[in-house]
Amino acid sequence: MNTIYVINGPNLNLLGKRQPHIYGHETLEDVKNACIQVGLDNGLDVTFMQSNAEAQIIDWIHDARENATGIVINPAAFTHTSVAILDALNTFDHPIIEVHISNVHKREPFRHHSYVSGVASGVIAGFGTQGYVFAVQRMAQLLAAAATDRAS
Ligand code: DHK
Repeated sequence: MNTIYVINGPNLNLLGKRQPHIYGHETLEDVKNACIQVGLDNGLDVTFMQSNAEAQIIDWIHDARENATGIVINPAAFTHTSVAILDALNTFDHPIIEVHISNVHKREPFRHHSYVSGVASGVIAGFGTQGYVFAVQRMAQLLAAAATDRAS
């Protein structure tokens, strides 16, 4: 089974408690369980992680180079600031999908730019926590298509 990493950035540990009018009432544990289940339904083993530390996220991306065939990432605030996370993602040779719970384009101008989007296969924003489910489903399709390409 393909393993994918679902990586979450700062403050997402407070999901469900933090500004629920923006980020909703589901907790990160709820999102983790949904990702694992939709992964299993689609033949993917989901490793789900969250950190408030940029260095830890970079280390997980490096780890994914050896141990994962896809990354779903919500870098949270680091989306808008981190060249270091972009550089790490640029070392990863498999699909990357960027997720935002909120519609960042409807919010403050500093949230309109993402360092990550330029390296992502796709970007999902504004669908609430359901965006993670869409991302895992899409990742399964991308990995299946890549396997078919390799076989032909
Ligand atoms: C989450 C955050 O914490 C913000 O810093 C981003 C993102 C948006 C989200 O919508 O998931 O700007």
